Amino acid sequence: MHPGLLHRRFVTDLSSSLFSFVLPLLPTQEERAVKEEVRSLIEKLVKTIEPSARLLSFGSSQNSFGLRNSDMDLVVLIDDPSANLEASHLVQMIGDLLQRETNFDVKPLPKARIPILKLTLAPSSALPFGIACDIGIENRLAIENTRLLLTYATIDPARVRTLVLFLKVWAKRRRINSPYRGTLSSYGFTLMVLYYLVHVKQPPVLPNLQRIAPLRPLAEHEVMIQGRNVYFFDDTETLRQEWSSINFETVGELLIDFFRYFSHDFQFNNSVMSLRAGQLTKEIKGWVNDIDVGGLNEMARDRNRLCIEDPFEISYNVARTVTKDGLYTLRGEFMRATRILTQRPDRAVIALAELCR
Ligand code: 3AT
Ligand code: MG
Repeated sequence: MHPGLLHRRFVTDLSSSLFSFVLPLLPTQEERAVKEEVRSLIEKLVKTIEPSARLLSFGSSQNSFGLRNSDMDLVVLIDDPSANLEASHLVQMIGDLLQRETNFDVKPLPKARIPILKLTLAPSSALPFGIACDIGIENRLAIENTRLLLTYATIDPARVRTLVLFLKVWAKRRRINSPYRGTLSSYGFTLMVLYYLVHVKQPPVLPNLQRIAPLRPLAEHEVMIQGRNVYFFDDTETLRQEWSSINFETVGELLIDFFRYFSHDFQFNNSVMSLRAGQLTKEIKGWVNDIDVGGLNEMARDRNRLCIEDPFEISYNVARTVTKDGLYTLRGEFMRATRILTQRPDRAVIALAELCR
């Protein structure tokens, strides 16, 4: 068969294989129900400390990029402004309460830069992987960035969700999804995919939700929460009616090109990925790295090897955990993936298995 034809067949095969690959990795209805019960139980207990408190889920259980047995991200929001509770104090109090009233293994970290409470539940027959849960306090930006990611997924679920979910599985299996060990968080990988679909692909697969200004007075385009503008166009009904991408690439094509782009084209040394504003330079952001030989110490330099601007907290580099070695590993993985998907166009299921080995 002609090599071009062979490649076309591989790419078509790849798209359907990607759907079948991620489908069995999605959380079951039962898992969702158990987690909701846990949230609701903890919320009831927290309300005994502060009646105006609410406990909200955020992260992958809410942004549609959740995988089976992923951890729970919860946040306590206090609606009564007169409550005046310190986050560290609250973490300690909730920790003590949960220790007394539940079977969770409780670890409060009140002194951390961002005070949180870590909960774990040992595996059981109903929950063969147990539960791991982080509870933060008043992190309202996380609720907003969760909604932003969900809205992006809603625009084109077949392509966006499949790509993100596959890349998360791939990153976990290849062990490059460990912010504590110098690589990138799931949130970081998700922002990379969205950046690619909004700003790299031409024509774009997704619109820039933070820049769409439909028929509304300009003043409405600023919604401030905790000192940040968290505006984005979140009217999914209007989006469904008015936005349709003229990019018709399949999810298989997009995946191959994603790996190719981050293997060969993205300028890691001086570029910043900004979902909000497109490609920026490290210089403009003031996020210098090893190119800068000023008086910065090694730690400060290592913080900006890979740069991904948070959509709302724009002074914050989501990829600051990525070290020099971590970036080297990541780039090596992008190249390995490109090689597997372009040089061995045999059966797509085999290529995917090899990719995630
Ligand atoms: P998993 O399914 O748990 O792997 P996730 O989407 O829940 O993926 P994370 O656990 O990395 O992603 O993060 C959970 C949420 O916490 C995502 C985002 O709302 C917030 N978050 C995480 N890291 C950052 C960060 N560096 N800056 C701002 N928000 C963050
Ligand atoms: Mg999570």
